[in-house]
Amino acid sequence: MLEKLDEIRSNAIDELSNLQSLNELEDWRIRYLGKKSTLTQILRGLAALPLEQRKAVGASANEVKALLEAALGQKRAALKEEELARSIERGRIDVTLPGRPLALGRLHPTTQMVREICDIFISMGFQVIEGPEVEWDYYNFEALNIPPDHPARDMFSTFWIDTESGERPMLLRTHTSPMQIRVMERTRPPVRVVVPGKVYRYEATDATHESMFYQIEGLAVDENITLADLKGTLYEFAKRLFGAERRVRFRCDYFPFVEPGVEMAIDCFVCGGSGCRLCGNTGWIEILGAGMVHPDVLRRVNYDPDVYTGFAFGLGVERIPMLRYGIEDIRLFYSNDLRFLRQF
Ligand code: FA5
Repeated sequence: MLEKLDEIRSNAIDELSNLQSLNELEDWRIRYLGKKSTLTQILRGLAALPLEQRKAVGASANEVKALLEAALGQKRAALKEEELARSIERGRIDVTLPGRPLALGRLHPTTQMVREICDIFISMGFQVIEGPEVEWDYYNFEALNIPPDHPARDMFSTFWIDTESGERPMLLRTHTSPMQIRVMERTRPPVRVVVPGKVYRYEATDATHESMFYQIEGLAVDENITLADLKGTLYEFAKRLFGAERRVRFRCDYFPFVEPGVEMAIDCFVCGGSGCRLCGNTGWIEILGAGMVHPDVLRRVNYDPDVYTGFAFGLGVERIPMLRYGIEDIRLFYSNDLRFLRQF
């Protein structure tokens, strides 16, 4: 029996030194110290042994048990430590490494421009509002003095929307001017609003024309508003947006919903007015159409033109960053090329 105990001890200690994991250690514990282990059997059978043998075997069995338990404790602590060291190594963070850059989003150049322009008008007392892109023919054309057979419809090639026959014609708005009518229909003067938004034209695209682009409409109606107010407001706007050194020019233009109608141009950024490819050798770049609100338009929204007058303007948004940054093709704005968009 004593030999058996010796054998158990030396086998157990041998095996213990080869164990690599806590799971293996648990198997070892069950094998040598568990309820069904030989050692436990021996200890349980002590009572049945003759007294002489019982003393010697009992002492030796308890000694082996104590030894194995101590070895088990040490091995468990060592394995735990190794495992901890391994997990620290696996999850090690090198705090000296530079951080990974976070991909930051940014605003689209058109959005940035819309906000910059609106901020200028807000500071002059204008309110920003928005309106529908799907519009009735009435607001886009008729209420703006452009009846169905009017030649000015050719200025605005239109995307029409199929409607049931007999229903009012519907379209994608070709400019933001329909919002002049919508605003005046629901408010009384004084009116001072700017309306940014998308507009659509059914035309072949080229370097300066898109079929979807942004406009910002402006409208001011009150008593005693004159063409001088229009010029003063737009001069101030141009000075703030382009700098005091830019020259501004007004010339006659025609839009059925204003009288008189004007276009505003600034002297060319690139050639300073002497003529180049950008300005088509004219020295001037047109940035917006404007004019005094036509009395018929005022009448249509029940404003008395003998009491109230107003001015309106509409500018193409993309043209401005094109001028400012020398962008040669408007189609770059909406072709989702990140190499282009990331520059702004
Ligand atoms: C209008 O759309 C008028 N509603 C402007 C207006 C408002 C006049 C209020 C009077 C009173 P026009 O078609 O010229 O006008 O367009 C205005 C601006 O939009 C142009 O100066 C130009 O900058 C821009 N634009 C016009 N067509 C395109 C296009 N296809 N692509 C990009 N920008 C365009």
